[in-house]
Amino acid sequence: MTRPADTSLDLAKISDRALRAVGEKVGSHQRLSHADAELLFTSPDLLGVGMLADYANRRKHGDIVTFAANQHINPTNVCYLRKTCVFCSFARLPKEEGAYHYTLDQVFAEAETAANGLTKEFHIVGGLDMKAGLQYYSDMFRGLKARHPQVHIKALTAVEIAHISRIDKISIEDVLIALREAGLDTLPGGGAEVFGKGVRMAIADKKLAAEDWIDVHRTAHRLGIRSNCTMLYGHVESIEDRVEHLSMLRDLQDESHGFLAYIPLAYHPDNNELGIELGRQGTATTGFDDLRNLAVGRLFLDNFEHIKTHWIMVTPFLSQTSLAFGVNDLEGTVVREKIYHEAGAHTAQGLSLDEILDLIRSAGKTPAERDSFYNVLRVFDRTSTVAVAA
Ligand code: V47
Repeated sequence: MTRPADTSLDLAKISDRALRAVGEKVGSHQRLSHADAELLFTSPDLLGVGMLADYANRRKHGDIVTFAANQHINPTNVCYLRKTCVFCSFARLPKEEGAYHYTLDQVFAEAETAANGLTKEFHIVGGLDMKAGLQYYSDMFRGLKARHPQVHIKALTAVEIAHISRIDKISIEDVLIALREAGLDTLPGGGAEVFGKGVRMAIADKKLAAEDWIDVHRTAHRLGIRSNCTMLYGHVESIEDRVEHLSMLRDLQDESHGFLAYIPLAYHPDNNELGIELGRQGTATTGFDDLRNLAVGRLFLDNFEHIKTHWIMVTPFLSQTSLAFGVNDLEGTVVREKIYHEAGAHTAQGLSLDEILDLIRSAGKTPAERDSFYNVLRVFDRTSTVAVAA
């Protein structure tokens, strides 16, 4: 049974006066300014920030927390930006030890787990591999749809779309149209990192520029292809950089309404140049910052429906806690993940349905499985694994 959501907001519980003023805006549905967002990022009252985000979330979603049964596939780790994206532990040069490029048969073999009937989405991203162009991905998506017609394909970051456009010498729009014909359904949100020029130069020099990342998503949205967006936090960026980044996402959403979800990505410092340079091996982001990034996403991105926590990066326990900090969606069952595990994530490779249900239920929320467009497929009750509503 779902309970009616508690959507009251008691600002008297917030001790920080400046934060209370932001709370008044949240309570009266006013848009937050850049200065408000900076305050949310710096207020010592994390619980106050969380309370506001929880209120904003409950107003939209009650106590429902969604998840998707998805499977990550990373077809290639070969990437010509290997030397300049210094935060990445996944990429390899073509002849470097550990480099791989799946044949289509290898991709199809990995995707066979979806024959279980439970997987609803393939999440496919990889490196900027000169051998991974339009033909490779079109054949891959056609083959996957032929084998698993019911599975949604969320694939290729804006950076990969721009890479295909470059190597195949066709426009971004034509790449998107061709891939959609082959089976692409939505775009994931990666590759955004931090939009600010200074940060981009420091951590991802030569990667697609911020305006071009935005432009790929704008083009996709115009074509009716929905997408996600991310921000990679917890390295060299300032609070102002974070706010500028979120503001660019909010602006595009105002214009196109094409984003489905925002996912803050916690930087993992192991086995990459940036982590070594910062002396951060083994020292990931803090729980405080993880919760705060999710909560600020919920509050500042008032035109986004969904804020997703990626448990692979921040642990299932932190993700569970974030359900009281404005988050309404948990990254799904995943199956096998490479990008963060190369960078020091010690989390499991996947969670079972029962584990996900337990996490959500023991946070006092109601679990619901969703499809890739966030339509609820089934709502579970709070105590058993038997679905109670279709
Ligand atoms: O763009 C790379 C990040 C992203 C590291 O859309 C790292 O539903 C932390 O975008 N530490 C790719 N992060 C993954 C991604 C994503 C993940 C989950 C859900 C969705 C979605 C999208 O991974 C990259 C980059 O920002 N990344 N290296 C690292 N060392």
